[in-house]
Amino acid sequence: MSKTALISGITGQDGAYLAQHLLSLGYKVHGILARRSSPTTWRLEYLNILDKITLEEGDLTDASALLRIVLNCKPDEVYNLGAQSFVATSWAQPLLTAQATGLGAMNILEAVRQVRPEAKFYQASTSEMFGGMKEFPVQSETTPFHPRSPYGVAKLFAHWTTINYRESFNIFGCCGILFNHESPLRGIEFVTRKVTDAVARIKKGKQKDLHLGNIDVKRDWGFAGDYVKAMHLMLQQPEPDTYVIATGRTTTVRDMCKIAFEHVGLNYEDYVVIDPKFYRPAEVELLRGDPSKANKKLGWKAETTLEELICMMVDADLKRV
Ligand code: NDP
Ligand code: GDR
Repeated sequence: MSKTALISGITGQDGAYLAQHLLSLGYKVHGILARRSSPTTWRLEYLNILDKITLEEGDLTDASALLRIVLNCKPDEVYNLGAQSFVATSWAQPLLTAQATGLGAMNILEAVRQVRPEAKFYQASTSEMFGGMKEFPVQSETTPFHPRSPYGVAKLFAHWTTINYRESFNIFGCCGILFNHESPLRGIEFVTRKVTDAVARIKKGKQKDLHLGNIDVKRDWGFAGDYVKAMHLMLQQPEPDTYVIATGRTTTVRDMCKIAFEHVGLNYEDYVVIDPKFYRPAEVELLRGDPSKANKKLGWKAETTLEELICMMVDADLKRV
């Protein structure tokens, strides 16, 4: 009998790759589709899987819709990837972020608890929860949290809610503390995709320069296609747990730009303009994850280097432009 998975955020970067991975493992895949005024299924079309999944209309802020969906599709595994996930937007829309990213997780956990308590649950936690922990140059499952944005605060609420439902109601709730992961399907507002899209446009004579904020911050970047495999592996373990998923290598935005521009034979210094408009009210300066626990217990390892990832993204954007 094939298993059934329910994914919130299925139209996002990770939702699309996770759906593709689960389909390849023989799962029946259902996804929650939020109502928007224009279609949002382009990533599912890009991966050629739109007709292989079942979309259920609902929203993480509507607990009644979530109850109906969980009751109808009777999932064996629920992946909560839906969120207002852009950190910069969380200062402009803090309440929406708290509702969707924070309370949304509790809404879907409540639906699971009330009508499908045997389902295994995955919460998309984030390295943004570590935020300002400068005294910990490498962050692991035991590093204290200090979120630096309304997004980080909302994610911390969702993270602890998942652990609390594990401890209070015996829900099989796992948290993946994922560090930044990117792909050709990354939203255009995130820095890697903003850079690779600009590189392609500049190369083809369609853009003159690239305006960025703080390029001295450091991030631990991996490939989304590798990271969704870890989400699935967490739910196949005998016990629910929390895992850091990262590459273990940290790189500045500046050096990431260098890789992207050099791939098409250009020098980033000739095009990048520092624009304070993109500075954040509070910055997370350094992220570097320690994936040892996931390496050991899940047998998971990042397979794609930053150079491979950025070149893959530039090549995809060159085709699109
Ligand atoms: P995206 O921003 O690409 O996707 C977010 C998804 O959530 C979209 O499908 C979006 O729908 C959906 N969504 C937003 N608000 C609601 C709502 N109110 N109700 C239902 N669905 C909603 O994010 P990623 O795929 O990059 O990330 C997946 C998850 O992992 C997110 O929770 C993110 O915060 C978290 N995360 C991501 C990391 C990364 O580096 N990518 C690292 C760590 C954690 P729509 O398309 O309609 O807008
Ligand atoms: P992040 O990703 O905030 O880490 O959150 P993002 O790519 O937006 O920023 C990374 C770093 O780059 C700096 N930066 C810029 N960022 C953007 N977007 N645009 C710019 O012009 C720019 N210039 C410099 C930022 O200040 C920041 O330090 C991502 C999201 O996917 C979250 O949902 C997820 O939880 C975390 O990764 C882990």
